[in-house]
Amino acid sequence: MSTDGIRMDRRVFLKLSGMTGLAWLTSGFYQVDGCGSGEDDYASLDPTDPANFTRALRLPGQDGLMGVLTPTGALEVTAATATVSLIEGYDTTLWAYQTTSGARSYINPSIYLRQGDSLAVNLVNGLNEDTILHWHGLDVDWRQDGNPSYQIQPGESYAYSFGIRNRGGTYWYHPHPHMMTAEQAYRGLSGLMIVEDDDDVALRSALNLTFGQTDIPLVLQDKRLDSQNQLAYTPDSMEEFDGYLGDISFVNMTVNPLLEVATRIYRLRILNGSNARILRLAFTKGDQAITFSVIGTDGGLLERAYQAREVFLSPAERVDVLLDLSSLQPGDEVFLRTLQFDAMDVMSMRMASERNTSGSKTSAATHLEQGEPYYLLKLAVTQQVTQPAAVPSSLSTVRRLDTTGATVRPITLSSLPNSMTFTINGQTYDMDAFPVQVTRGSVEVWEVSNQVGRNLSSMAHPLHIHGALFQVIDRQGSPAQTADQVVDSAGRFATDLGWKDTVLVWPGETVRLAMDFTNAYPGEQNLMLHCHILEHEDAGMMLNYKIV
Ligand SMILES: [Cu+2]
Repeated sequence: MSTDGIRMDRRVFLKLSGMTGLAWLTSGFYQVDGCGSGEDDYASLDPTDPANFTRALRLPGQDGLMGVLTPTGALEVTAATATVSLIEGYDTTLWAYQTTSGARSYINPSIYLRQGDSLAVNLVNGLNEDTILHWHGLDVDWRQDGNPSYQIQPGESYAYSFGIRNRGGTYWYHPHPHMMTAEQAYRGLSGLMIVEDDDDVALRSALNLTFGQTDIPLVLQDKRLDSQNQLAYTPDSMEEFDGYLGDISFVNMTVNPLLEVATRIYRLRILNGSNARILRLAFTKGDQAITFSVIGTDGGLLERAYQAREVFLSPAERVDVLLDLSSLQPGDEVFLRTLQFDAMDVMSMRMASERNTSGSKTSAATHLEQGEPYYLLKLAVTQQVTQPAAVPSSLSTVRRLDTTGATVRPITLSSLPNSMTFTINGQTYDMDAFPVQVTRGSVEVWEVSNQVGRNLSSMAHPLHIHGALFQVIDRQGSPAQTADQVVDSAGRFATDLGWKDTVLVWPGETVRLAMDFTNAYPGEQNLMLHCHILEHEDAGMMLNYKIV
């Protein structure tokens, strides 16, 4: 498929054209520094250099950015600009969700709830453009789901009120306005929602976990900072097609962070909050991979822990892991990193030297392409403790969907021929069209295939489905680079073994999903399925569907 004259595999191309970038570097053509100071040197922020991991990881505290908020009543949440310090000596403007509760103020609060609780939020639009908020992964009435047909104008508000029906798990909220989701999320609008159920309480008790200390959310994002350390969102036409990638790695909005840890088990709830970057996550000590346990996915805990050495995590997906550091010694260092992989994107190419680096500290030569390896988080062992606790053999119950006799519905991810437009079932988003209708209470098999072929562009797409959690039945045609992650004869990965709301489908791959259209809300439910590469979503790689 890479022999088609005008197209070739991007990674191969970049390797071939590497000299171009080098020549640019040595010729002195480099990102122009607007203020002429040396402080915004990219080298000190480059996540491929482990020596740069020195900033204390932001942990969700009692208030402020990511502060843990257990609502005691209705919240008034304003989407507006906020100023935070991301790089020493600079203020950076975010677009963020802001609220107060009691005497405390929060920016993008980590909303912490029990299964069965209720949540009431009045969203106020303090931006200069339309917005609406989507509760990603939550089982809510479609009018509460952040549908773009309900987006609000500047100064307007939208009242949400719903019960928490989901299993315990790591969910999140982010904008979902028509064609403006990517920029709003990139500029900072997103937050976590932690739901706890009895199984979580049992695990917390068994492992003596404390949220924010030994049970830690890790929100992974890549962004660009300009010479004034402001977030720039300046995609060129190519990036509107294949996604906007950053050169600077953030975890919990901390650049190149360091976390001091003890010799014990940690629960890490990892969210890929990037616009477009897929991660191949591994923990390493030196060059050795450290085995970890996958215990949860988008929709909560698995039935048991699965040992893994790496997992792919695409935008919007969550993976919940246990990392056992009890055999390490003070002084040891472990890195969470993303390993190299083949992005498998086949499309019309441009010269590497034409890489858009506007709003970035980097040049085309140091731009981090999709699939390039870099470090994410340094774990420095500083404390020796004794932890007799062991991981419980049973974590939860995952009710298996029965697909006997179920309707099989093909869902094809593809592109328009010879075009820079990605499609679902050959279509792009039409707010008034409902090309898919399903019956309330039914189970369907959605056969999601990512097409490759002559005259077609192809990429890996994370498909997100609103209003219905699903289970992966099997994978066929998966690329060789995923082979080490397969755990069963159905070709599934450990991250496929629980409830999901987003699934990565590689070029040439077919992933069959058992869709659960149990829906307790009155009237027709107008929902969406879309690619969670946010630039793809905004460009129309989205369809409405209806539960009737
Ligand atoms: Cu996509």
